[in-house]
Amino acid sequence: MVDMKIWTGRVDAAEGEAAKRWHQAVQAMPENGAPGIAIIGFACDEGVRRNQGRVGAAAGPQALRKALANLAYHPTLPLYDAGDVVCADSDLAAAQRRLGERVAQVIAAGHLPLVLGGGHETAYGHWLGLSAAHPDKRIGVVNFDAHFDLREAPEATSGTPFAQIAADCARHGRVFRYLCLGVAETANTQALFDTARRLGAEWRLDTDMNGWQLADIRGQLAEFLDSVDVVYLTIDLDVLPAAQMPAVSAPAGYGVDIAVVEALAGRIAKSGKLAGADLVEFNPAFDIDSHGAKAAARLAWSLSRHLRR
Ligand SMILES: [Mn+2]
Repeated sequence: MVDMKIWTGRVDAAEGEAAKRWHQAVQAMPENGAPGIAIIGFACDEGVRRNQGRVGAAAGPQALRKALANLAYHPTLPLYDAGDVVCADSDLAAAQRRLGERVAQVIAAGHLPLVLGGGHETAYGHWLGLSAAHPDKRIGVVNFDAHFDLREAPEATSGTPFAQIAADCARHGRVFRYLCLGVAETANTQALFDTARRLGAEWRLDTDMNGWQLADIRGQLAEFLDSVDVVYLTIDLDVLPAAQMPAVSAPAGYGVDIAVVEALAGRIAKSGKLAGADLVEFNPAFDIDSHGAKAAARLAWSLSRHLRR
């Protein structure tokens, strides 16, 4: 059962049907609904804890729903809430498997999964669902992130998901296509750049992700999109400047402006190739007057506006 109580907010009844907000548009995931956007929460910060980060992202999904609830509703695909997958114990692998199953379910029902993390360990669970749903497709991973998250570690963390995806691809004879946008040299050791090179990853540094470089970035993104069948879009909110996104484990001293992230994510949503999207690492414990919640909700809202089926 999906708990819909969080979806409340202002009601502008005097202004009629067109005055709706998200809380009036989002429905509990139905058995048989028209193709839409299915919100799945991944209430988990076990990956962040293992990665020696600041925990609290498990509270992200509910905080983000709350921030989305009062945003003005403009026509989108139908919006569904498919509930949360919870990592209640420290069994991260089991929680990631459950997330993968939920993602595969909503895709089988004809919907697009929009996953609200959780730490970036969300990505490996999301990938399990996407790869099961698209066994014969070339899946490109576009990650907006200050970090490669390609760590080699004895156990899975929020810093390992794309190394796990690469290993999964190698095991199953799939091509690993990974574009990481917003990488900070200050936050990734040379060893991680070496790993990225070895795995054939593509990236752009945060310093190459400014508004005046947008034409160039769009060209690189278009080439990447052309080279794959479907795209998994993952937005680590720590890609944003700390002033725009204080509510993460690792706020960015430089960061990529939200206007650039939104423009590029919109391109991906409009490409017709988007198979699933997530926003991760939102940690309401470190928010300042809901600034981070508003920025994160804005990105989720804008993705929904650009999606066409
Ligand atoms: Mn990350």
